[in-house]
Amino acid sequence: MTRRENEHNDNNQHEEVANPGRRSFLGATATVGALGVTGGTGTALMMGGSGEARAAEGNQSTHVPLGQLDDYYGFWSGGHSGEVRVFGVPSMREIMRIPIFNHCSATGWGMTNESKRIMGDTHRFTNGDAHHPHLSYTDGSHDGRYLYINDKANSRVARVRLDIFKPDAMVTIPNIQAVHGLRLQKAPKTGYVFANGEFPIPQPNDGRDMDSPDKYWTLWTAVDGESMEVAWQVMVDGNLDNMDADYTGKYAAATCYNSEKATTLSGTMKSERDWVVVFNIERIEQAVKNGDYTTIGDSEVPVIDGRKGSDVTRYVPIPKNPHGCNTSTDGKYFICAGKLSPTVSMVEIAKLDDLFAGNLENERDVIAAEPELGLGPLHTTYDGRGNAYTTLFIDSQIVKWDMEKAVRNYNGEDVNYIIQKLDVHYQPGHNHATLAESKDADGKWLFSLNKFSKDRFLPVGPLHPENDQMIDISGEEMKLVHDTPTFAEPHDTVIVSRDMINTTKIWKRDDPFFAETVKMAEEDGINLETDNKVIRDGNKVRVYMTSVAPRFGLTEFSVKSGDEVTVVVTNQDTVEDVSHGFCVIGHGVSMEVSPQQTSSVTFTAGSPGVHWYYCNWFCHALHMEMSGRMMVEPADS
Ligand code: RUQ
Ligand code: CUA
Ligand code: CA
Repeated sequence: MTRRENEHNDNNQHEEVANPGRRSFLGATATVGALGVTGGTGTALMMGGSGEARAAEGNQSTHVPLGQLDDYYGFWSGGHSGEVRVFGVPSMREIMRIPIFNHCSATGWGMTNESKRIMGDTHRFTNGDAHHPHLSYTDGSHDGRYLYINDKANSRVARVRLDIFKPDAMVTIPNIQAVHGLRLQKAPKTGYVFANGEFPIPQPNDGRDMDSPDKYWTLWTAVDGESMEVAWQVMVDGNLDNMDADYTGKYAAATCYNSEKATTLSGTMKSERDWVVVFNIERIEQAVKNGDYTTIGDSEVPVIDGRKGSDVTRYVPIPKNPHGCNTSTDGKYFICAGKLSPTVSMVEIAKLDDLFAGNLENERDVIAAEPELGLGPLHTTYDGRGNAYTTLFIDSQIVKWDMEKAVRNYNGEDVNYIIQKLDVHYQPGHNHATLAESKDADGKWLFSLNKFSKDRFLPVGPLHPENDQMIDISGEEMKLVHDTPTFAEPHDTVIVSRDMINTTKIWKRDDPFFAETVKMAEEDGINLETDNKVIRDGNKVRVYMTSVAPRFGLTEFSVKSGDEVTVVVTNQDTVEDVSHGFCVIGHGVSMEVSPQQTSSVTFTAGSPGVHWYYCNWFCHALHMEMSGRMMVEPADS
């Protein structure tokens, strides 16, 4: 059998509608056969480390033949564009964008009532800075339920449902400014979503202590990944940059580049060593239980004191302005990149019990090795075969190195741990290998997320795209195989097997995503499946209509100038991919209404006259004709 089995087959549309989301992927997982020999990578090759399956070692093709599906989902953060992008790997076709912290003209994210409810009060922000996307876990493997991501710009954490590829929760973290590092508890499951508060501030930040940076503090936050409520916070010394959690659920570690607590650039570089702070999650939970906490300002979140000398943290000195912190997929090390030091520091997780028990002479005794790799190490990823790959921002290289040899070298043995250095183009930040944030790392593909592209693409003016380069790591040698320009600014990515994700192709009518809108309709006595009605309630008007390609249930409705109009559209189509839209000319509103979805948007009716509305998602041969008139009458005087 071949990948062709998984093609979308129009003749099977009825079957797919009856069984949304499952058929293709069941096909895929069953197809563990003679793949790979055709020159492509196949399902058999991504099952996590079975040696025999690697037919094309070191010689993988990025080519995915027409009509066939990719092996992996890649979730790319969108940096200060505020979104997430979904790529197919290895083809690097951009499949979808998921607006999260930004507003989206196409889907209406940030405009619709459904999205505003999720964004809460922060929907007034139209920007976000989405750095670190991470997928939920069960026992150290991705379980395909959720993606979590931080917004550095407005200190938020959001969750995306991976059945519908839409956010379903967003929370603003109190008492901090800028969530930077974000990671998840990997075991037994997620669990907590950990968020690093980057910039220290006065606590509470109400105008006090502004001129006394020594009284600024920041906090490490745990969000409950299920309820999306803030569970607790830990006050730390210095600041917090990146972090990761271990594979047991017991520890997490975060780098600090500003142990100096400086407010100037040169100030942050004064010390030769900053630190990685290690958090003992059990002890933190115990402190919360014991009531051993305070609260800050208006927030009711328990704040545990985790500053130096506390029971719940340890501060391990490492050089210098460290940045990335990535847990090796064998669960042994937190690997922290030195940035201003050519080294990475390997924190041995097995020694952390002793560190917290006070059995070590020196905090530095948990350092298993500190290999010298090159200039500007930022982030590290893994192939599941004992090798680590670290980006060197200043050298514009990826260095492949052997972790155990680095440890032996550190212990005095004369052994070379550097395997290869590969030039990338240019200035890499994060890197990420397939499945490398889970114990299932399969060592197939590596991405170098380069901050500069310079001369690699057709010039487009002063603003350049980034360049995400794809590297074949299935063999002994890293081989650069593909350049992908990306718009501002994928910081990070997570790449998982396609069979880990189960999507819904058609909305379920009882989906919580629009449940509030359904409730509102019920209160108005509306049957959303059939009714096309206008309900007036003072100067608030609710317009309910259905949509079936190629027409809206209402091709005309009347309101008064200045009315607060809520339009609710329910898409009655049950055919996959027949999404409608609703857009009113000159009113700044637009939204997506996919099959069986209810979407709503609220706006103020403009000046008296005819205002056309139309469907803006191409749905039918008569899509252009799918329109109607909003008749705006003069306001009562
Ligand atoms: S950071 S380039 Cu925001 Cu992940 Cu390191
Ligand atoms: Cu409905 Cu286009
Ligand atoms: Ca520093």
